[in-house]
Amino acid sequence: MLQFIQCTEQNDQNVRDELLAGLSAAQPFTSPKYLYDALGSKLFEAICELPEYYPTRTEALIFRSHASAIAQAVGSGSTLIDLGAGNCAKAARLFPVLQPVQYVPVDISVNFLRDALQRLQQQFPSIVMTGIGMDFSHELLLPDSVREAKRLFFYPGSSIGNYTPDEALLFLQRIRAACDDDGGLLIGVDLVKDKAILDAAYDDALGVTAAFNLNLLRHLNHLLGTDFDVQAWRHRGFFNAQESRIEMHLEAVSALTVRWPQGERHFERGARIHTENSYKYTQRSFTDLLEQAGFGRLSFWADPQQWFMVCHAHVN
Ligand code: AVI
Repeated sequence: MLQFIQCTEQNDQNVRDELLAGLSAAQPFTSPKYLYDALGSKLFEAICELPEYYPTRTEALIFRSHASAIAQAVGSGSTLIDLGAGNCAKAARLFPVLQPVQYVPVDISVNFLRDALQRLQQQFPSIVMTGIGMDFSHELLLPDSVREAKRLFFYPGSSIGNYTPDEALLFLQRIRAACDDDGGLLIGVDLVKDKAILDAAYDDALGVTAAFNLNLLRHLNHLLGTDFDVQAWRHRGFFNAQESRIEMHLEAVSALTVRWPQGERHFERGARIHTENSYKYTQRSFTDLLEQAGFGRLSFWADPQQWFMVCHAHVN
């Protein structure tokens, strides 16, 4: 059985208000979700193929190397809820291991899920598939057609790192609240490591991450009617060890003014727009976060270099 449900609608005025408030702030910033227009999503796929960007392949290695232990911790027959599912490929690779009864990919627009889910349903006809369009960064109210029993939330790729620790706690609490006593979470988390490795992963030699970051300006021009000139900005991506996070910024190459229909902003040479954080955790710091959110009975699997970990948590 295959079903698609659009739960939340994007409101264009809210998007504009949120973005203009960020651009007008003393320290200008934008939410990382605006990095993902159609081209941004393609550039992110390219980032995942880069030799410097270790998270994707390291997480895949962990899932391959520890498949049976993960299957044992998680148990079969779950309602697998895939947050930010995109092309559904990561979860689909785990179907033979996790043997879910229902698969529920969630993404901002249900249209992103249609093709992938139709293909998957043919491949796995016995799994009930329910595609959901929802901005789960704000709320997590699942429709009745999502089974309540054995909900397993799947949040791979270290996307949790794109929230601040406070936001991450709220997000984990929301997941906890959407689980019954038999629910759980399977999550990928990027770990603190040598600064040189982290810096390279977010400022690669080919400049793909730079293009991903700069493409935000084209997206803003489309959403807001701003007149950002991509060539007048440069990418900055580096590890801030004190905050335990990668920071991505766009930096003005020379003094310039950006205009939009209702306003403008001047940027001095070297002024920055903060476009993304990617927090890096230790097993200890992430355990604390999970426990505060109401999870327990934790299992962790990492690669031999301890660069990345996959974690399963039961509700407490
Ligand atoms: C999606 N997210 C987990 C990526 C990360 O590593 O924080 C986004 C990214 N930004 C630059 N490179 C990748």
